[in-house]
Amino acid sequence: MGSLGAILKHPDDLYPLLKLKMAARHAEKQIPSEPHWAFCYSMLHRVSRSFALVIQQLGTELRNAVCIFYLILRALDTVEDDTSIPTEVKVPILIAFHRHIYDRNWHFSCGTKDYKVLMDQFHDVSAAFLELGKGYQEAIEDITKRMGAGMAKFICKEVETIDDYDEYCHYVAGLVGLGLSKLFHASELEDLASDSLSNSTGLFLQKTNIIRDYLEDINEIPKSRMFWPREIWSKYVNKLEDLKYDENSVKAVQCLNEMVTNSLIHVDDCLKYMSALREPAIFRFCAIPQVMAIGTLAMCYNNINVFRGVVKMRRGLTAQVIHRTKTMADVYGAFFDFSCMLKSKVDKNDPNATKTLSSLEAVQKTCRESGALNKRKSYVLRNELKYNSVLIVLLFIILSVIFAYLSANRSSY
Ligand code: D61
Ligand code: MG
Repeated sequence: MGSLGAILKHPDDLYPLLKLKMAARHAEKQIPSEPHWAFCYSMLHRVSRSFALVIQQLGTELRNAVCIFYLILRALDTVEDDTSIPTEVKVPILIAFHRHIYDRNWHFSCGTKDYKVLMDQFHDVSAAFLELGKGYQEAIEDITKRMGAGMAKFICKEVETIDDYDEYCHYVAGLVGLGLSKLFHASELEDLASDSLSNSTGLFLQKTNIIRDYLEDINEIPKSRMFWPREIWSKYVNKLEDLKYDENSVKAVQCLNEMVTNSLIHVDDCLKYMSALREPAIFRFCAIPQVMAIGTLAMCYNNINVFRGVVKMRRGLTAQVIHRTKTMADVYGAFFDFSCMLKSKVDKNDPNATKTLSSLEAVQKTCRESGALNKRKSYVLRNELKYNSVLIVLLFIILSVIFAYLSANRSSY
């Protein structure tokens, strides 16, 4: 549906979308002049739309450290994700990557499109990395070393048990949470959060991605990417790829619902992590991806389209989340609303309905007890409002047409 259609259907998206466009334009103007930093920030915007804007609103020193942290791990992930690289070439690079970031002459070409540009011009990322404060460098190298080793382990190991699933998500996302907590602490803007809470923020984001990207990953050429744990999907089908076939759609949705239910385990830790943050820009940087994740999970739950195409939050709603996530009250409100949305889709006959409902009630209880739910705008329950505002927009357009018509005729008399 064209953007005008989407605006008419969701008039509340208009202002946040305009603000988002202005923020993106402003971010472009903030690109530093030194060539290697200019490359890093332009690359950040090209390889990560979702994180680039939230990184941009951080204070300068921390922004530079987080930007480089992102690009180094994205380069490491590009090596991991490139299924055309033979294992005997890939594994040593993943394990030694934490040393390569200090070497401005190191170079390994792989990946496609913008990811390939990042790899081919990685020397600019090393140059910028070497200009960061020692505290930031040590934190980034430590996480890069542990993530590389973890990725190498799972190159030859399948995600079988739920413990494997949590371990893999720890290596590729939990460690990002630990690293960010170290960078926030090194900037002396936040106390150092616990590893377990930091880890949960990464697991919640990564598990949401793994659920949403099922079809894209299973259809990856030349080799499928499989992260759903056998311990869960083997209860529904004989092979992971069988979930995408029509004849298995009932079992597929039941399996999907169990994966979503498993992700809800981390919500309480994520809310605790965010409620402990003090610096507003750091808070927004952490909270916006979390609200996006619970919104995406609410969309994926009980939704067969996960096995038919990519289920994505519409741009207008993304803009609203970015625009409206400023305080912990906004986060409690969002998690409460999207939990309601998810709850309204739970079918009593679903094998995991009881577990799903009890997890959701626990989330809603935490949000209610925050006392922040009363004075606020909600993300759902606004149909009647929506129609009134659509009517208002329509009325406005008709009036302006009549007015234009009348003023045109008057001048002709
Ligand atoms: C607060 C704020 C942001 C957080 C956080 C806490 C905790 C964890 C994360 C961000 C990481 C969330 C990862 C979720 C998206 N998944 C991926 O990008 C997968 O790659 C993982 C390995 C590379 C991680 C790169 C990364 C991502 C976000 C960052 C960051 C580094 C550094 C700073 C801030 C945010 C996924 O990649 C998909 C793709 O290739 O596009 C995969 O390969 O599984
Ligand atoms: Mg990867």
